[in-house]
Amino acid sequence: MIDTVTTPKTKVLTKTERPRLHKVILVNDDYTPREFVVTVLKAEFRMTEDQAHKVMITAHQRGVCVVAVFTKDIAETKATRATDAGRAKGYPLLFTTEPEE
Ligand code: TYC
Repeated sequence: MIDTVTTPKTKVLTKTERPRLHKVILVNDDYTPREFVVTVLKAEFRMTEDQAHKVMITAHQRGVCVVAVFTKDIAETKATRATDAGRAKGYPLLFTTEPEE
């Protein structure tokens, strides 16, 4: 009897796309003390004093500064927590998020 080959010779290769990352953005204001902004950046984003100071100064001078990128959920949670830390002290400190290009 003649054997018939029935095994397919093609393989499907699935490409998984990475989830889009979201930026957390620090927004400048005229009231929040610089040192408090640095404290929040260190606590919520695990930055060193040096890193936090550079980000704070950039937002102070340019209006905004990208703090870090995360998946959507984590970016939103961190932005909310950091904004709430300011609100708890009566400061208008604001962190927002936006998707990366
Ligand atoms: N502009 C504030 C001040 O002069 C300091 C500050 C910096 C506030 C960055 C918010 O995102 C900010 N006291």
